[in-house]
Amino acid sequence: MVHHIKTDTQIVVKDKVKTQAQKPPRYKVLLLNDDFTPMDFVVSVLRMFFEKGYEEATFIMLQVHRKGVGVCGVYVYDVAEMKVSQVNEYSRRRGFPLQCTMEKE
Ligand code: TYC
Repeated sequence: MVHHIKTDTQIVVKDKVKTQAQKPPRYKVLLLNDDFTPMDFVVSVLRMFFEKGYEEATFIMLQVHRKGVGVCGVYVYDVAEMKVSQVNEYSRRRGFPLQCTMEKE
């Protein structure tokens, strides 16, 4: 399915009409806090699925833990959707309620 069908924009530059291609929208992939998922599991998810190093993964995990939500990365729709389903399936199979979701940037 195509999620963004945008017509290219026509702009006038120095009396000439130019076509400006439209950038696809981007989506923030978010992790939500819960009381049951272990901190080290969340850190490992951030490292495996979002290519974070140990320190950045720990920082994001603590931010989610304190604030309730945090951004793992920003992607085009199909990549964001794939990450969300992979993380949720991975967590469910290991018995943790960790919730991954996405929202338009
Ligand atoms: N709040 C969890 C705990 O205290 C840790 C946690 C952090 C869970 C981030 C989910 O997205 C999350 N064990």
